[in-house]
Amino acid sequence: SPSGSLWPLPRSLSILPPQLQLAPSRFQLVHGPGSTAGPGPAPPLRALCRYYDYIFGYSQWQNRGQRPLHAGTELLQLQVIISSKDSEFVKTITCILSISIKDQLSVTEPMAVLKAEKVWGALRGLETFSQLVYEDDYGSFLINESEITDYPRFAHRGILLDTSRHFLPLKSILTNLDAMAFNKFNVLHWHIVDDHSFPYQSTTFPELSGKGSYFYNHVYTPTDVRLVIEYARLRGIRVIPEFDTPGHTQSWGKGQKDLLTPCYNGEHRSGSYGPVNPILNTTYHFMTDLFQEISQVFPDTYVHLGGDEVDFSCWKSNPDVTEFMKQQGFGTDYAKLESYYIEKILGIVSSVNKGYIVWQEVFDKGVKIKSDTIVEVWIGNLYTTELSNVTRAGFTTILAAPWYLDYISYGQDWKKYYNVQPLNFSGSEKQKKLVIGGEACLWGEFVDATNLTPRLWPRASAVGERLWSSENVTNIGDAYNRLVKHRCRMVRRGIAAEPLYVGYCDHEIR
Ligand code: CP6
Repeated sequence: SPSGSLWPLPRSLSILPPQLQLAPSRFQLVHGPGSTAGPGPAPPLRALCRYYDYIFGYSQWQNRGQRPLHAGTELLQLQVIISSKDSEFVKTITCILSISIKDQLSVTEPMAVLKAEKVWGALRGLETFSQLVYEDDYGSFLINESEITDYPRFAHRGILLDTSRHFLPLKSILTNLDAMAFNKFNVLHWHIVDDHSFPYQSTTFPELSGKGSYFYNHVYTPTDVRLVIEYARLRGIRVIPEFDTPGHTQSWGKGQKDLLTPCYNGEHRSGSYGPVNPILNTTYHFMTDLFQEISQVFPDTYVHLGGDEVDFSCWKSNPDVTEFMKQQGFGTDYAKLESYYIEKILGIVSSVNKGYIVWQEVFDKGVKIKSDTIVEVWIGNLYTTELSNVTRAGFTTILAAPWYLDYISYGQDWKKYYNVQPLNFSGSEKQKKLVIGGEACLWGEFVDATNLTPRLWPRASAVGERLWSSENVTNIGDAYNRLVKHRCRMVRRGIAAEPLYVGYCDHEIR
């Protein structure tokens, strides 16, 4: 197959027969003349070192590249040329990059050129270049003369990790970020806290993790968070934290008195607690201070505010809530109370200058949301109808429903994820443009550091190609052949990705 082990498949690709050799001792990854991102601690420079290792560092061969090279068949350089200075993350990473490997004036010194508008495109192009290099049976590194133009189909290509149901050590998160870069994902949706534990260490409210984490060292300190964000940035990945309220907040209650609604058994408090208490001013003062902090700790322009699966039974049991409902004229419609709460939270988050993503229930329940709110569609059945409804109302949307990777079954379920067509819903062209991408979700109920990587990879790779490559890249046989090799490459690079089916990897037998 001419596309070899490329994953995800580039937008346009021509791989020619002539082969060039790369000698590890001579080959250089360099900034080309005129590149705006010159030497310095910027992402491209470090990426050049990283990709040198990915290309050459995993060979078993001691004599690699020692075979005599024929004149005119050696590739000596990859020049990376970035045309526009871009020190900020952009919401939409639109970049056209072309990798052209052609003979320069001198036939003996051919050179590869990678042109990208932005740093982020150059990172993607380096990944592609590294995927084009292969080793022959004699241990020589080879690359075919090629012309590639590439850019993503969808701007938002995310992985959701849940660090509340189980604490994930930093190492697991960082390894996952490596794998995301290999698959051209660009968003880590960090579902950092939930009912079961609160590992985010807040400087404003240290008791939240002090009381709400599983254990005193099962926390993400400000330093840990900065490390994750920087490691991600160097790989062209944004980090969007989720602080899910008013439901999914049991662990918040341990370190923040009066935050949750006390539930009643008839006349008396039952001792258990429900969602965040929406009737107290203190709740909103707390949220203002917390989101003020979050807006400074996380540089991305978006935060995820959750808003899913709010259980009304505790609110219903509480006489003070009932009284408040009466005062506000909500009758017995608890969705109105939920809307009241969410609208206040959205106001707070807007006031700290962040955009927000919410789960679909917030839209479904008719909460007044600003027109630039992003609605994430997650409910499995009828997600196409939901996409129609959300986009008809003019909202930008992210699709997660078909990609719940915490669900496992016998066999090759990656094919099911691969076959999803995100835009197959009824709606106008304008509506389709509102789908900015998707997310593969790995909820943590049954996942910790022992099984995270193999559960996610290479199954999430199927989602990665669906979100990156052209709509017409659907040949499942070709995908299988490329993904088998891509998975072996991930294993070689230190990602414990599970096998697709029977067989072996070349690196096992060399
Ligand atoms: N946790 C949170 C979860 C889920 C959601 N939110 C979830 C619900 C149903 C399924 C999978 C995950 N575990 N906070 C829903 C977005 Cl099937």
